[in-house]
Amino acid sequence: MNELSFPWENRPEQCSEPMWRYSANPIIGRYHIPCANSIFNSAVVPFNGGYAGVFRCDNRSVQMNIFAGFSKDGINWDIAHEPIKFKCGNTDFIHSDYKYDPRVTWIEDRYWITWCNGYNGPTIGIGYTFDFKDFFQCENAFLPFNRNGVLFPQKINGMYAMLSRPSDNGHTPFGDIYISYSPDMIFWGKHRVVMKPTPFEQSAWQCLKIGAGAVPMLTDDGWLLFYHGVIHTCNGYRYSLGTAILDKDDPSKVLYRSSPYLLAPAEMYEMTGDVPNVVFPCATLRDGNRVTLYYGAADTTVCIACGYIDEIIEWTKNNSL
Ligand code: BMA
Repeated sequence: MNELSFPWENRPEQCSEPMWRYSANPIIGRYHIPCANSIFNSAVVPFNGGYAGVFRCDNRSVQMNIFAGFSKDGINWDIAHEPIKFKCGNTDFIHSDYKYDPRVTWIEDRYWITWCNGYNGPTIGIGYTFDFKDFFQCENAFLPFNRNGVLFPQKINGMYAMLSRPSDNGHTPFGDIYISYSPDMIFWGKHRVVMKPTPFEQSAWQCLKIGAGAVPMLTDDGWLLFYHGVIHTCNGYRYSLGTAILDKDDPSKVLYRSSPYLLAPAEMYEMTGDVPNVVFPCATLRDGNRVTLYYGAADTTVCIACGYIDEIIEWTKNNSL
């Protein structure tokens, strides 16, 4: 990849944190395409010498849907003005009442997309594309209600693997991260608990519910996972993000998990918006030791933050629960 095209900013001089925000955040504003009320919680991948992404845009009827986009530099995005129209993938056509919070990952020969799919309530929708032009929808992974379905970027012990967060039909006041396996992207099973919220006294930012964020990244120490954690404050839910390192061969084993948050709502664009006080990680790009994290801010815009993978891993180990 061309060095110049990686979306990145060096650590600011005064900063000693393991991750720092891009100075020109948000990189995608709420009105970036004509129909949009808000664009946030979106996923990007390297594609064709640049980048492609699947973006959550809520329109001005506040209908939630997902849209394809392309970028040369990961910062300036050209997002389609119409939502993705899926063709049949590995099953009959599945109706969606809505689609939101997409994640994207390359596995073997294609880009797989997961999202929260409205099918008699929220559950996990799955689709794939080869080119971000034609998209194919597959079986839903789980029964409703479920959110935050995040695929691993490679099979584990011969099976596709996915993290998810069983939930309810509303603004779920609970939530654990599970892992499930599939031989064929149709049938999912072998469900195991990975992580639960923490006791309030121990790490309060993640004491109500947690959910997988970006596609896990394989490192020498295991799978590095950026996830979100929620606390219920007197003003409502507050979404922050932290890191965990999962065992390479059995990711239901949590090796380390950050007690402090890595990033919490602190900038104006994270503290104000349609849903105040939300940072919601959905994707990373990696260039050697550099990682750029894409996150939704206040359910309104898309932002990025940068860091060095080895430092984030050390920080996670040194600040583990
Ligand atoms: C969750 C989802 C996310 C959103 C979050 C905070 O239930 O709707 O898309 O970012 O709430 O509002």
